[in-house]
Amino acid sequence: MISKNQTLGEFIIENQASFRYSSGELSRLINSIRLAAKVVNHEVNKAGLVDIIGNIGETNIQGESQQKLDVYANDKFIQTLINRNIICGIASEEEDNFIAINSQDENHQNKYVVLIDPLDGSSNIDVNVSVGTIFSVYRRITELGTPVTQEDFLQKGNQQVAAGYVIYGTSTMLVYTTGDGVNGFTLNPAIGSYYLSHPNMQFPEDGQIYSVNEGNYIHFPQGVKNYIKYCQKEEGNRPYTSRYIGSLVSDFHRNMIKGGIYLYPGNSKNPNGKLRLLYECNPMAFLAEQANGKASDGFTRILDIKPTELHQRVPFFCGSKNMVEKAEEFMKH
Ligand code: AHM
Ligand code: MG
Repeated sequence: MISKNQTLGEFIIENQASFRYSSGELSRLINSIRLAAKVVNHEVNKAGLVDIIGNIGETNIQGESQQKLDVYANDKFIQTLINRNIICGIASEEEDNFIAINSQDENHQNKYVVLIDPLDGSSNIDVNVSVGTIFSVYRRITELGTPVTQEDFLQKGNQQVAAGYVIYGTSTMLVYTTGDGVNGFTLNPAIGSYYLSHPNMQFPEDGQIYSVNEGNYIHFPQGVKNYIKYCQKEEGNRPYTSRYIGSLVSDFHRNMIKGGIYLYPGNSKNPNGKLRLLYECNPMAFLAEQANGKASDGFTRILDIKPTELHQRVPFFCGSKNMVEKAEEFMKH
């Protein structure tokens, strides 16, 4: 039962039984992410004060050196998940390799691995623009009680058990799915609790917003160029509006609420584009599909791509179903 003044804690407890492999482990995992997100949120909110209380690389009053926020967020999420002994492995956009956690211990029965982009769009922090954390959860496929291997992380996105993001915006929100729709929770900073503010989020089937870095236009594949021209054409409900923050979580979040498409295509310089399949595209694709949207690389469903490496990049077309399908049509010709 969804009621609007429910806190995230209450929601997790109430919905635990409906998780596919319910054992309380996934609930504890989401709980840890919610906690780490609060700590990171606090730090992100202070970013504008950095010149006043000390520069990055300088030593602060306590004698600790100040970290860049993306490194800080990375450490916080990893520490929280390791300390609470909930998962058996973690891979992060900020780390070259995955981290195996206590999995040499044969008594260690934790079954989930987490993949995380701790602070996506972090170059926006300097200019006070929203950034986000993106996470994705899988069940390990290797045997319990043995060290996790790369195989556990290189699973297709359609195997995700949970995925979500935190948006550090005008409000801080945690939006996630466990495969049963998408719900959004807004942090009340005065109390430190997240409240269910956006139950059952859905992409409108159609939209009028396109989000793409048009500065790269000259390097885009012809299909994308033609689609952009289509978006700009005066016909029916077009021209569409162009909105690009350059912060995937924020662009996605707006498009999910208002209806729109986000594109980061391949280009002649980087044929696979910029975004990472495991840390960015898979979790966003899972959320999109759970919210009645669609995500593809222009030709194939993102969630069906078999990853071959941890930091693999992939072209990304994601948003309102009809818009993504239209863009795919243009890619075919
Ligand atoms: P990051 O992981 O280095 O932060 O890069 C990912 C970000 C996305 O949030 C955003 O949509 C995209 O990069 C913007 O890239 P560009 O500046 O090339 O348009
Ligand atoms: Mg990123």
